[in-house]
Amino acid sequence: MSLVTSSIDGHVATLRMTDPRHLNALSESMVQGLIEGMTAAQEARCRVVVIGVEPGARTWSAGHDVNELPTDGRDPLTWSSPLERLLRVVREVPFPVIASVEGGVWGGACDLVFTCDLVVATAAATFAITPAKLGVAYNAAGVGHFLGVLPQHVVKEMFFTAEPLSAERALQHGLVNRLAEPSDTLGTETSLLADRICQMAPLVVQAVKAEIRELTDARPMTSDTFEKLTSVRRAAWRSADYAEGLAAFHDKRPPRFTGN
Ligand code: YXS
Repeated sequence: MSLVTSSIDGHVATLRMTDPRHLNALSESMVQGLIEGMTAAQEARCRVVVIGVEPGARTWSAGHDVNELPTDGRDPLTWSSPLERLLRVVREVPFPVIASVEGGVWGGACDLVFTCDLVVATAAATFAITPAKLGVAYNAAGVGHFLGVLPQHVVKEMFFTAEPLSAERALQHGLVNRLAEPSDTLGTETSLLADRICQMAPLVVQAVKAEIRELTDARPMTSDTFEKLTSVRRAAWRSADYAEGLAAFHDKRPPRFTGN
């Protein structure tokens, strides 16, 4: 059974993550459901896709499913990781993808929200980038996504403290496009934005999405730089701290990092 419910209304497809027991963690099956929903929307020639959750959810998504993170010395965030595949689909589908957010957004789920083209959020929504709390060596592509949306010091604060960013600050810095206040207007605010886009010339909207993607993607990196960053990441994902971060999460206790 899919962890995502899909519905299409006119030119708008809505994908709802429906795995509250796991706080909508981006497990392989959740990711598969989202990718299938976007593929179906493309086949139905939709003009906008909305990714949301059941109304009233406390957690939009708890991020990558921690139980699916490798513990055998492999890189936890490779090109073929389910989350990375999903992010590429969101970036490559021709139509705009709107993240309709209520509750907490954690870890890799922030990468999903940041990768979406537009964000509508309730005032109580929060965004926390938590790899440093878990000992996970985040990948350069993901860091690039965050730098494409937020100022460098805000990205550093989020990575270095793992503390949630409020929807208000997210709005100030342009991560959030529209704030739904009160929270029960989230669906309405999201629909207003989606319907407005659907009234525009779809081929122009699609061309501009592609142009912005290609223009902002242009972050040249020499192979030396790539190797250097990989070695820095490898030291982190092979460290005792990575094992400690995962153990602390499962033991529900604060991690004790030693820098080894
Ligand atoms: O103990 P049980 O079996 O009831 O399970 C608990 C949690 O273990 C589970 N759970 C998760 N399972 C897998 N992957 C997750 N990401 C995850 N998050 C939570 O859900 C059950 C209820 O969690 P609990 O008791 O903590 O609920 P809560 O209401 O007290 O707290 C909700 C959260 C979301 C604040 C809390 O669960 C939390 O902080 N979760 C971890 C959020 C996080 O750091 N996510 C990043 C995952 S790693 C990732 O996305 C990337 C690899 S990276 O690290 O690079 O960003």
